[in-house]
Amino acid sequence: MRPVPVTIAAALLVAASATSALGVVSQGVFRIGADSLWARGIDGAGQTVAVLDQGFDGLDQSIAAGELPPLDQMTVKSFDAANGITGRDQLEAATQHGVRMAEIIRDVAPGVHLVLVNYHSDDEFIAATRWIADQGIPIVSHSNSILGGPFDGTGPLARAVDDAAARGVLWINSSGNFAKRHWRGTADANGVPIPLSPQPDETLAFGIGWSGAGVNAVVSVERQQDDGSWVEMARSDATHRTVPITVDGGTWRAVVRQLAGAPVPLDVFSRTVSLGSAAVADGSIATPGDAAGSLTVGAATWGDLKVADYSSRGPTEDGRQKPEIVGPTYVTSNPAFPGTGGTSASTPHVAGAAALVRQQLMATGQPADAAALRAYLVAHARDIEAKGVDAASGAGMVRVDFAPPLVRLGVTAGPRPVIRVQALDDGTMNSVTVTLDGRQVTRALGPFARYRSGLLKKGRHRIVVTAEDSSGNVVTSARAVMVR
Ligand SMILES: [Ca+2]
Ligand SMILES: [Ca+2]
Repeated sequence: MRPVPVTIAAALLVAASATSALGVVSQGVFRIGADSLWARGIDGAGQTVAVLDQGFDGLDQSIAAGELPPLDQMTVKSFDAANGITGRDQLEAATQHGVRMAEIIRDVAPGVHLVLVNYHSDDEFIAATRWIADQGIPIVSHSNSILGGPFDGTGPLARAVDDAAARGVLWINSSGNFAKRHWRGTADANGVPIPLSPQPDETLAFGIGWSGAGVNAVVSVERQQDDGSWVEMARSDATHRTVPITVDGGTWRAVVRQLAGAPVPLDVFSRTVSLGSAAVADGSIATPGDAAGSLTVGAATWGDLKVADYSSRGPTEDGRQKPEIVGPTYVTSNPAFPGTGGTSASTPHVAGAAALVRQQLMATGQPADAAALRAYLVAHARDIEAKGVDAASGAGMVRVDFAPPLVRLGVTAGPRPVIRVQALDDGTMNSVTVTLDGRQVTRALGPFARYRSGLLKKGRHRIVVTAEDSSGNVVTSARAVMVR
């Protein structure tokens, strides 16, 4: 069993205590400091966020469980002509994905008005983006990637996102989970094979893209025959995607071929299976997360703040930095679905944070347009892994609490002092550490620490208390004590 990160116990304690009216609250809420804004009366009230997804199956169950508000307190709009708001995912399966995303936004910003919007085809996606902009909805959370290129911000979906952004929408998009399911390289008409190791009944689906005019390239899915030869089972079409193929055993590979134009780097994405040792993490941002108008979100696990190994890495096909930011993932927002993961889960945390920030900025008369919100979120992100802005985490973990805790320190007199610490914070406390004469004597999760010293020598001794809240704001407080 993996060791439990030290912060889990503290945050879960708070999560459990804060669940009465809201159902179960994502651990990410406390990690980004959303509860510090709740304490100041900012919960997203008066704000509207659209959750754009392919499907909202299971919506009634979520509402019945208290994880989403009653239907008459939300807006529902479907652009999926065949399946309605229930929808279908890319592989034509029923999906509750949108419900999980909406639940996370509601956890972060419980006062928000949620607009649930779904689509299936590319054209429906574009229609949905226009409708969202027409409605004047200021914030969109879209946790999905389309695998037909280009991935340089010029594809039709990326342009639709840019249009919405130009009309004042803060478009928040997942970067994708493709760090291990992306390949980049050059290929000629003879083709470059990528070995695959699918399980029986697994589905194979690929997309390809490139940047540059006059180029044509395809990705094929091939199955090996008994005589060792390969047969093409699917080939990317005008959408630059292959139709999904269900594996029935046997040996499979993908083959990349450039058929026309000067040689250019080609980006290939796999919807389902890992590309193993052929995978290239760099440039694994799919579309429309590649759009300049998108605030693109990678994933870091909320407990240890490490960028997930699958989280898509920048840059874009044309060399722009993405993602801009990461959000917490592997969270539980609905106890029936523990451990919701991927950049999917991280994205609605950022959308919820944007709603809180927008309410706060509006309340204090500051600019709260999409550009201002975007700049605010990026500027206040918490650098993680001490890398500055990088291709995995962007500016770092989204955060809305920047205020360090206040420390109350009490020390009794005498040669065996008792040290008592209480840390005060609007948000959730992570830990309190006490050192005595340079040696750590206690470290406690949460806001309280107590330490009874052994017999101290006569003279001057130094106590240093370090307190850290869940968003990583740290305060250090020192006190000298004299033993006579
Ligand atoms: Ca919840
Ligand atoms: Ca704080």
